[in-house]
Amino acid sequence: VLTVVTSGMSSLAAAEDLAATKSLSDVVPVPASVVPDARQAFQLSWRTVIFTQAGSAEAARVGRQLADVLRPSTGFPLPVVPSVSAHSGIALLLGHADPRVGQEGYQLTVNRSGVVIRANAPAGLFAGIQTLRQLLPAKVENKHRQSGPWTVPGGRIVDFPRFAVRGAMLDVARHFFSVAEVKRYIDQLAQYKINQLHLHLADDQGWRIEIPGWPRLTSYGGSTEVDGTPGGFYTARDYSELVAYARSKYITVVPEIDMPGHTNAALASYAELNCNGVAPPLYTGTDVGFSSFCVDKEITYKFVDDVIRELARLTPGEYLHIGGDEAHSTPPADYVRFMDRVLPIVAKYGKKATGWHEITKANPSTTTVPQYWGVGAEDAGMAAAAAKGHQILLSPADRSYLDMKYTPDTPLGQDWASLIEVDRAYGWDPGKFLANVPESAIRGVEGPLWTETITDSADIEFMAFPRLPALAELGWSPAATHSWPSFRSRLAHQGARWTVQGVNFYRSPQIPW
Ligand code: TNX
Repeated sequence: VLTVVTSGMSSLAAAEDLAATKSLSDVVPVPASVVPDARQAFQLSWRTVIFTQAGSAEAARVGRQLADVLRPSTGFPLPVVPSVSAHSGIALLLGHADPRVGQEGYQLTVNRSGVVIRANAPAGLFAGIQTLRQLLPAKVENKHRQSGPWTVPGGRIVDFPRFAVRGAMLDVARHFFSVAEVKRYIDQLAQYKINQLHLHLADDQGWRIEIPGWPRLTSYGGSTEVDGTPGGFYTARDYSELVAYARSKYITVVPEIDMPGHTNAALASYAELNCNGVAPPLYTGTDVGFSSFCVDKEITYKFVDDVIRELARLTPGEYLHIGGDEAHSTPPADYVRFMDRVLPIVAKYGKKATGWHEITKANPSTTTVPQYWGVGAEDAGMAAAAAKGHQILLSPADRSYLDMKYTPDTPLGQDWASLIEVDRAYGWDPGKFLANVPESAIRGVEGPLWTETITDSADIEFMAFPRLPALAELGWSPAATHSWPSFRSRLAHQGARWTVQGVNFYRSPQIPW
């Protein structure tokens, strides 16, 4: 739907504007409900003010975040004013929103005099400003001043998420990523209404977070990474900085320490954690399944207690992830004994547990969220888990794994689960994916990015874009809006934004970029 702006413009300006103005539904993830009004449109100008809900420091902060995006490219002053006046502008208001929008949704109304975003909570205002960004021309993302016009198409959006969690996982263990690199990814995730960042903080190849009393975990266990290049780790301050940064974008960090397998870095750092008392060497290859904590040693549980206490202390989110996948070197009965001792430690420190789907082989309480990572809809016990009352997070490896190659020629990544082109990443319904698991038992979706072959931000972006926005749409938008032709064309327009932002995306031949 193209919008025609008539009032006070020369026909040339109107024609330019017609070309530049987007459709109100040209947004990823597509909003739940869009009613365009072709007679209306708002134009940003030198006089535009960003009004924010009086008395709300958080609404003001969201207003400043919007101004930070819009000022460099438009060159407009865009003052952020904590009150509402009759003047034209962009208003970010709390309360009296459509009841359907819940805590993360928003309504957005655009007419000649301005844009009003209304939400019940600041997270909804934040989601609304991400939509507003996408309703402006792609060049609005430029860090340098561009020429306008800056037109927002008219009409009304009511928008809210289908699932509670839209997540991304980054493996900082196989290759380490700096605080700056993770923040860059957080910025990208936030644009697509992702609300959870799962950090895979320890694996065979590296331990990436400081734990008081266990200094060799990081000084030695964090010293290297896959291929033997120098590793790294986050101090408690670094980690807290990431948590706060994510939180400012309404993204909750879920930290993972994988156990009892995937633990070579810890076992190499402390000989006493090994059943035979001998520390193995550091590992820089990419095999899985060869390491295990010593289930029969008390020191194992003292260690795990120290680790979980520190993660709980540093993490405001409700969940801690305790891994549990591919414990091929832990006998099944030992696995159950280990998890049944570790799960209560998570609860003791006031957190809920989440883990890879194997965790349901132990006896977790129903507040524990299994993360399904099977290939296709394989039987991993998820129907039984759902029947018991567990909520399940979906990360099917052949659909949502961001480390899978797109085609046989993709220079990065793996292919053990599937090749995943964009249509495959988009073409499934999380609410109907697992047999005998009703939509009500699905907590959401998460796109894991394992980093055996991924070394820097350019690599992260190449694998995540455009598949992560596809997953974000499956997690956010109503099933009835799913449409490959619509998604393809909306995604093509995101490509223009990524080009401006310097995001190194994969130019899939499936998309009319
Ligand atoms: C399997 S998926 C793993 C990871 C690897 C990944 C590579 C899962 C829970 N475990 O340890 O990095 O495959 O694709």
